[in-house]
Amino acid sequence: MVKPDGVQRALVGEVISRFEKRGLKLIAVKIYRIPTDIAERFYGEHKGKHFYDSLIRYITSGPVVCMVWEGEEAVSVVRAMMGKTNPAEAAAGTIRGDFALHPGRNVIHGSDSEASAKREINLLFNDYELIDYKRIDAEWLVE
Ligand code: D4T
Repeated sequence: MVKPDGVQRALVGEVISRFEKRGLKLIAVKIYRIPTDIAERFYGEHKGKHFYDSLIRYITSGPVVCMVWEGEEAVSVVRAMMGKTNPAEAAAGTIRGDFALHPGRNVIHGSDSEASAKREINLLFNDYELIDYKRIDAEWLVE
C-alpha cells in the first residue's frame, strides 16, 4: 500500500514500476480513502502503543493506493524492497531508503507474512477485484 504521503508526493508510479520490473505480478489495485474503522482493524495489533493514534490519523489523512502483488516469495521480496520501518535506517536502494526519513511518514506498507497478507487483502478488497491472468514475460522471469 502506498500511504497518504506517498500518494501526495507522487510516488505511486515509482513504487509500481519497481515491483513490476522486479517481476512481481499486479493482480489488484485501487485508490482508497480508508475509513477510520477499517484503519483500526488494519492496525489492531498496534492498539495501545505510543504511536497508534498518530498512525491512525496518518493512514486516514488522505487517499492510499492499495495493491496486491503476486510472485515467488512475494512477501519477503516486497519487504526487502521497502526497507526498514524506520527510513533513517533503511538501506539506500530500498523505497524507504530512497524516499523517506521518518517512521511516521514512511511512504509504503507491505504485509509481513502470508497470513497478514490474506487478512489485509480481505479488509481492503472484494474477491472480484483480484484478477487472474498470466504476464506475457512469465517464462522469462521464472525458470
Ligand atoms: P507498516 O505496517 O506500515 O508496513 O510498517 P511495518 O510493518 O514496517 O512496521 P510496524 O508494523 O512495526 O509499524 C506499523 C507502522 O507504525 C509506524 N510506526 C512504527 C511509527 O510511527 N513509530 C514507531 O515507533 C513504529 C515502530 C510505522 C509503521
